[in-house]
Amino acid sequence: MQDAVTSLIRNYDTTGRYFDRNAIDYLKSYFDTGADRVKTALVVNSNSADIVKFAANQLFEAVPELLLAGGNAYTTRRYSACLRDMDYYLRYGTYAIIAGNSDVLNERVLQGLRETYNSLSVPIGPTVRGIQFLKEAIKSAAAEAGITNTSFVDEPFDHMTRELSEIDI
Ligand SMILES: CCC1=C(C)/C(=C/C2=NC(=C\c3[nH]c(/C=C4\NC(=O)[C@H](C)[C@H]4CC)c(C)c3CCC(=O)O)/C(CCC(=O)O)=C2C)NC1=O
Repeated sequence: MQDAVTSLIRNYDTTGRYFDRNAIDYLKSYFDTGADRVKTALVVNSNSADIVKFAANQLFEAVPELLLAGGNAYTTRRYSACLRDMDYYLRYGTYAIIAGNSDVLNERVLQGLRETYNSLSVPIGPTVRGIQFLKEAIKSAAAEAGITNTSFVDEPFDHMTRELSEIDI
């Protein structure tokens, strides 16, 4: 599993280089956002259930067929599985925010996920929308907690979106 620092070191060590200007700028921007990343993780921790519920409700409002007979989130079992998946995306997304790197997502979340979803007919498009609603919900909660620049929240959720949908967003 990689984070912002270990991935940089690995990259420079491979070619035997000292840290140059680019490396310093990259590290500086990671450390400058460090306190806000930690604060955001705390905000998520104390609001995780609400964030999942809020984002899921937005998804079901946008794609109401999911909950109707024939929809993939129809029946209590599948509805719960859907909310549980949203909770996974939130929790692992928070890990990636702290790491400043999406490697944890590749390793723990995305490996084989498309295939699993396809075999169970879990629709990718709505899942991706759910992930984007999670991202927006975190950003609002973080902004409410006084964090002015929440752009570091984007990367992990956009990464999951890209990898799942294999399209550019
Ligand atoms: C930590 C990494 C990890 C992930 C990501 C994960 C996802 C995951 N979601 C699953 C199922 C599922 N996922 C959904 C999700 C949805 N259905 C919808 O209509 C919505 C679009 C969406 C919610 C946003 C549903 C309904 C199922 C159950 C499908 C079924 O069994 O018919 C399954 C199949 C096994 C199971 O039901 O538990 C996996 C492995 N498991 C993991 O260990």
